[in-house]
Amino acid sequence: MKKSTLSDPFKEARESKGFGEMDDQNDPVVMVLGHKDVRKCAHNWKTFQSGGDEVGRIVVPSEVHIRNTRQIPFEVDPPEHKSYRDLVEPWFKRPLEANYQAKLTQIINNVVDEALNKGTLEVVEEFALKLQSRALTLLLNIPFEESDLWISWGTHVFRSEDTALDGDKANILYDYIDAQIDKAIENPGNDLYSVLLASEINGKKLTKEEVKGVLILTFAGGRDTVINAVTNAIAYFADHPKSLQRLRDEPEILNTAIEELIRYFSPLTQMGRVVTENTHVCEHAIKAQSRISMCWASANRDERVFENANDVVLDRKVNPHVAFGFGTHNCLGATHARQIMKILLTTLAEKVGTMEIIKCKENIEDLDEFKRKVGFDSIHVTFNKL
Ligand code: EMZ
Repeated sequence: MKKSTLSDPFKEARESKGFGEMDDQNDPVVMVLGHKDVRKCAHNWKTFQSGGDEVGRIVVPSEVHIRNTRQIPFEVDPPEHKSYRDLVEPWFKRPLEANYQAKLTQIINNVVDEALNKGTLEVVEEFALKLQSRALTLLLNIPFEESDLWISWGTHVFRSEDTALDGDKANILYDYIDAQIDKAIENPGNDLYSVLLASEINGKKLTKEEVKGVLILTFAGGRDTVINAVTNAIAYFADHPKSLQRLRDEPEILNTAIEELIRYFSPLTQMGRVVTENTHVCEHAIKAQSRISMCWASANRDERVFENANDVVLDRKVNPHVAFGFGTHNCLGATHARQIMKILLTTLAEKVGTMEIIKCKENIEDLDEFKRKVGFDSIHVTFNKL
């Protein structure tokens, strides 16, 4: 098996019963596995709730013990959700602007040049984390230098090497955001903090806590997900030099190739919901106040929807993947993430001839019944110039 392969541990359960079960800190989760069921649950926000009193409970692993601030708009249900979403949406669509793309191209060019000059490097820390943090300065519209600090935090703001939930680490992020909010109050600029602080919903200014909620989501939600997507892309093209050549020969497939890689990688395995009433999923009874999750990674390998679901088909025509979620809460950062992938693939095709994986350590998520490889803890790769 190639090093870049991400297999589908959910197949058996998905095809035989449609769901799986895992224990998460003594708060069980029924994992919905089929594409159609996942979309149905994501659509039904009344029964499968994102808001509710227990902030952080929809995340798997649950963040109730390490977070009190509600992430916005992610942990708010309709109808309130819409006002928040409408407010932040235009800002998160800025990656479509030429000026933004030019700056992002420069950031990615530099990271790729650094790799080519170095020759061999560890891609998670020295490539993907750097790229993600530097790109985040554009999304927040703050000085580039700030990324040095974020890079020093490592790949996940809530997880550390020996624990899936690290409260001390999370506090570093919360304190940092609090301080940045205070700075923006004193000295407003054109950054996301200042823009949010100046915004109103229904004639009322956003509170500091609300601004913090948007910022925590921006920092946490787009961190390991982007890092996994970037790292997996490097591993994939290292293993498949012909695919990189194909991007050079047929640049018109770029957009479909990106969607296909994102489907295949599914950087976010699942997202939970709290059930508001006794109900059924896949003919399985679910009690009110318990949790389900929509397993995007499993839905994206559903053979009823994707032919040869375990293959990367770079020009796959119909690709209704749910890697960015589905429905009300579909990923706010998707525009930024897609631009990162687009510019990354273009730059690799332009500058890199071949890449060789020297050694790697897989990042395996332990979901009880299922063990899912979501990427790498570390991966050493040699980059060769074109
Ligand atoms: C949450 C989540 C959002 C969560 C798109 O996903 O990402 C996770 O990595 C965070 O831990 O808090 O932001």
